[in-house]
Amino acid sequence: MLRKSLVAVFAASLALVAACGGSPSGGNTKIVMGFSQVGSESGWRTANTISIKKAATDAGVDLKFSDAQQKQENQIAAIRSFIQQKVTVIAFSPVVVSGWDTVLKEAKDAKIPVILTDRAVDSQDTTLYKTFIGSDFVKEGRLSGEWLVAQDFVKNATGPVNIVQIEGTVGAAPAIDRKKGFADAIASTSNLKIIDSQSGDFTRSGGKKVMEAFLKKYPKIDVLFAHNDDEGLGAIEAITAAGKVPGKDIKIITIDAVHDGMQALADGKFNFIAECSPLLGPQLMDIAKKVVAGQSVPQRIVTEETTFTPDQAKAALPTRQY
Ligand code: GYE
Repeated sequence: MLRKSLVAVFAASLALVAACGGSPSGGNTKIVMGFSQVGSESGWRTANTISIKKAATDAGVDLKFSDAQQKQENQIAAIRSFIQQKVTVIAFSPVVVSGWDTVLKEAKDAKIPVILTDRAVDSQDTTLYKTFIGSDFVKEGRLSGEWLVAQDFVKNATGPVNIVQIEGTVGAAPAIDRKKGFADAIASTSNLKIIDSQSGDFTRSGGKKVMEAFLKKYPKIDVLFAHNDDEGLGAIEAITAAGKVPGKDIKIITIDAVHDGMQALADGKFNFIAECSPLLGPQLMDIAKKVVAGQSVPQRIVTEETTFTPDQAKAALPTRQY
């Protein structure tokens, strides 16, 4: 009788362990992820933060989230604190590309795996992180430039087409790469001229300020290439205040395709957007689980994305998640 009930208790506890997804040896401890976010500079960043927090909850990952307010020193401090707390895995979106080797080495010495999300680092030693999940920023810049080259107003232009560029954060991977991709795509079209290029720090206020200065300085601006929607939205305010019509007098190309950007595109204030998806959360949690389980993961995971014209924006808006 006693033996029978002992067997029953044992069977029940096995069933419980199986239901919890654990193993009898107790090897399935909860993942604690330290995540250092860039800040809250843009609509993209807000959507990215929501995606990461939700995906962590869904995946049963205990997330320690830290906002660096666009400062590298805050990110380094956050990573050091994650190391001290002995988290299972560290993930972060590096605000700029350089200056990470020391802290990444500290994580490696503590045997805590690091995953890069969204933005890259320029470390030569690629063993300092397990993988980099994010977009192809050069491609986004190139697609933006290719759209411009194909436009009738460029093809039919009799004189120079003057372009101003509002860059992202100085030293950030998306700013460096988008600038390069765009420049490469327009290089062989001789009437396309970038007459000025300044950083708007990926913010609306930055975009507005830079555009105001451009408008004061240059009587003829035909095209604005802004490195994200928010800078473009800020620029719209400056252009309107200067008595010009955004999307008509000055054609506007941006990157991201967040809700407000898509609305501006649907309204004809923007002319083209190259998409950059912020929905990296589910993929990050997936990869983190693999990394923690000691499985091999690809060094680079590229996000799939598309581009939008005004008509495509109108069609996509009603079901857009962010
Ligand atoms: O395009 C911009 C944000 O790193 C891809 O950062 C991200 C960029 C995004 O501030 O809106």
